[in-house]
Amino acid sequence: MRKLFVLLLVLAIVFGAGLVSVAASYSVDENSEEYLVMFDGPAKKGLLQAFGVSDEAILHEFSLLPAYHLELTSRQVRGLKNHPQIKYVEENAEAQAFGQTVPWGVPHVQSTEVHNMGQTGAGVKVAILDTGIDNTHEDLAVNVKGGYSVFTDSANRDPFYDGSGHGTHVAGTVGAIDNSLGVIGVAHQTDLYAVKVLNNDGSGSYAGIAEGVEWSILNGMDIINMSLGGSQSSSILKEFCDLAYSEGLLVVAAAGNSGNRGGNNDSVGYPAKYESVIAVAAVDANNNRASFSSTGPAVELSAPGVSVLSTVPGNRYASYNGTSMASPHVAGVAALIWGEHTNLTNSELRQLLQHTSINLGRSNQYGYGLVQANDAINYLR
Ligand SMILES: [Ca+2]
Ligand SMILES: [Ca+2]
Repeated sequence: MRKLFVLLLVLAIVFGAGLVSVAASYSVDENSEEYLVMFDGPAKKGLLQAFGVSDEAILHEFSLLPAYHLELTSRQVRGLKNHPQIKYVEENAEAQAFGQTVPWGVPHVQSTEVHNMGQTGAGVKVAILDTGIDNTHEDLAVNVKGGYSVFTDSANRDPFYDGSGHGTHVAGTVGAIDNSLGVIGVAHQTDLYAVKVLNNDGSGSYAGIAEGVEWSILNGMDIINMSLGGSQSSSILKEFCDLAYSEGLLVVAAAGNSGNRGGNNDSVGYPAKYESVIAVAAVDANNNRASFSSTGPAVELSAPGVSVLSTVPGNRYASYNGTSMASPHVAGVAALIWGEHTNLTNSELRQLLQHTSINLGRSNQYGYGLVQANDAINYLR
């Protein structure tokens, strides 16, 4: 992980107008801290020495401005602050640059371990059936390889316009880029496809979802992620999901956000409830089921779905909750496994996901449990 540290030079004006008070001696056992000191006028190293600043305490002498990075005792600080030739004495604040944040869910499903051994999901195609993906996003752009919209109206026909933010967030969890900014996805070099089946308000129809599934089959997708669903069943949508699965695609969907606090209702939505589709429940960082996460015998796997930080349109980032956020963790883990073990069939991959998950308890709430990318990959070694 790259960590850029920048020296934050906030030029707060600390004007010492007091008297010169050069004490004769300074105790050497006093705790010293790092400071930035700047002269008002030419730098005078001799003045620092007069305050008892040793050569070892001079950590850096700047050349463009009369400034020093020093280790100073509190008495030296007081003295320098009051000296008329010293313009600023500031604590050396350490600030992290606008670096990349690793969302908690990424290591939680063992993606970081997999990345460290060089597997990033490259070459695996993941269709994001959602509200579209902002393909100009700084943390997604090169990974978004194509797309399609089921809509024909001007507001919704562009798959790369995401007026909701939902699809862009889901896409970032699967495959945000590993760079020095924003976040990182579970499979940060996987190919993302924006299949817009939900409009800018986040709504769509089963016909649109079916069309998106069909597009995914026809266009050689490996994985379909559907962070969407409804409470009604549809024989035709089921047929399309079954067809995708029989054609070798892995089909992953959010279980739904209709769970109750007790976790005892049967509330998994469609298409997740279909046998050919993996229903994903949401857990928090402590592996507790999110109270909204739908429950029932169809729940198959669990993944992070609380306070999930990811990309949203306009080079922005946001934390969302939902099984919509859990499903793309599973899609991303599947992309990592398929990137490593390219000969696996979709049903073999699915069994591997089930078999290597961490059992979290009641199967109606957690299914087989929390997906684990590294354990799944190593299981076949
Ligand atoms: Ca990034
Ligand atoms: Ca299912």
